[in-house]
Amino acid sequence: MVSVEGEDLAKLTVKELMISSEKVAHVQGGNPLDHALLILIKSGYSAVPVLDATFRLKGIISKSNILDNVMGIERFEMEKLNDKKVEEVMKVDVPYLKESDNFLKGLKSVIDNPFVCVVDDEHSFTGILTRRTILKQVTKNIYTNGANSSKNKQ
Ligand code: 4BW
Repeated sequence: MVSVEGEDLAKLTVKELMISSEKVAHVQGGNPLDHALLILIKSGYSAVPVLDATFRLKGIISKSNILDNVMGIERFEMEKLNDKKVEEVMKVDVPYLKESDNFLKGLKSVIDNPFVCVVDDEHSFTGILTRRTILKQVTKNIYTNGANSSKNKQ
């Protein structure tokens, strides 16, 4: 059984699990859409955080956001990539975590989101918690618990 209560998972905080900001691809709200699309394609990610010049979290931009916004009636209007800015099309109402939040809060947050941004008290971006990291941690815990319960039976 996976136990968040009794085992090490309960003691983990978001800080211990997150990918720190310097390793996270991001764009700025004032960037044109073509720059954001370049970052998304080059990094291989489908969505990345949007920050302002002082590193505050502003939203998330995704490839599908961008494509939706350049789609005309009969064709993709690629000229819009240069005309529109990231802040005009990004998703703004995005969930976030604090570094001090516990594992369970992190786990719940990635049920409906592939990643969730982590911010400090000034809403400055400090990193992301990804679904992959959470699933890896749960898997590790299942194996550790399994090994421990086999030992206890011997
Ligand atoms: O470039 C990649 N390297 C690795 N190691 N895995 C990747 C890469 N691109 C995609 N993946 C895998 C990961 O398992 O595909 C999953 C979905 O990617 P996504 O959403 O749709 O681009 C990845 O799952 P994840 O690690 O749990 O990451 C969830 C989401 O978090 C990604 C992406 O939107 C964001 N993300 C992850 N690492 C990031 C990042 N955004 C910016 N910078 C990073 N370093």
